[in-house]
Amino acid sequence: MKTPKIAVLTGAGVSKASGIPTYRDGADSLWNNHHPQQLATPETFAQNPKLVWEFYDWRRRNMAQARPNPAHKTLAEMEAALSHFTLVTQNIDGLHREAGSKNILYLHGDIWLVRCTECDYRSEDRRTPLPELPPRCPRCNAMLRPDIIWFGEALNPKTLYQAEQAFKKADIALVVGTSAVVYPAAYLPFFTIEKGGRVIEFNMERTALSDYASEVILGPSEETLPRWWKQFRQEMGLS
Ligand code: BV8
Ligand code: ZN
Repeated sequence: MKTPKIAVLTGAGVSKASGIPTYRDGADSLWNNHHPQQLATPETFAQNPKLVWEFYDWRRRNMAQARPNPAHKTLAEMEAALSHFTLVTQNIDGLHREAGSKNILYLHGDIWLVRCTECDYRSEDRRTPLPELPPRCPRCNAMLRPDIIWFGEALNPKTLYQAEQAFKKADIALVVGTSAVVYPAAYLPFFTIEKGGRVIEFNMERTALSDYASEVILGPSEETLPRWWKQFRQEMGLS
């Protein structure tokens, strides 16, 4: 039987069970009384690069301790089992890769990648903590920055195009662990709705997307997603 085309959008909720704080989940989303939204901007980085790097160095140390949970592992299994499957993530923690997902569209970048603010130097740097903040470019000695997309910065056009195509073609879109308030990521499921596809949301509570979703499955995605996949696989007669 031809399996449906599936596109998935994940957010911080999928990594919560791995011990990574989300952005908008009450007190544990704050960092030293700064809200991530204030720190994740080019303006704050220009004014106070050391503070912004202290924030990211703290998150890198937190993420270095984190391991994929059953939600990440289920998504890696789905990719291996389905012929048309695209994983799009807003997360920068690298846990989808660690869980075995191969083709991942990183909408907002990857916290383990750094790039130079002056020259075209880029590299993966997994050292935690970093030896000096802000870290310096080994080529031109200018400041390095995390290779991620801050608020007010444009997403990589090619990545965004590929993500939009996946949702435009999807028969089913799974939206997992996101408050669905940050654009343009939050718009992706609407491409599936426009083409008459189904949107299934996995979250602890209703979100800005819920009223438009075909189905809202409330509960922790580390439990609800594996359960959904088990039932879906049986319905599709997959192994
Ligand atoms: C851009 C990397 C333009 C950095 C991130 C006014 C209206 C509309 C839009 C805007 C506006 N003002 C500004 C904008 C644009 C802005 C935006 O959308 N702002 C929002 C806040 C209103 N967007 C941008 O700036 C984007 N760029 O628009 O550029 C442009 C165009 C051309 C040229 C120049 C400029 C860039 C946005 C990317 C920002 N970077 N991350 C970093 O991480 O430090 S965003 C960051 O927050 C994440 O990446 C993610 O995308 C986003 C949302 O977080 P979530 O993943 O949803 O997490 P959250 O905590 O919010 O929610 C967690 C959810 O999980 C909750 O629902 C919770 O219930 C649930 N949950 C918890 N536990 C579980 C669970 N669910 C299941 N199981 C569990 N166990
Ligand atoms: Zn440089």
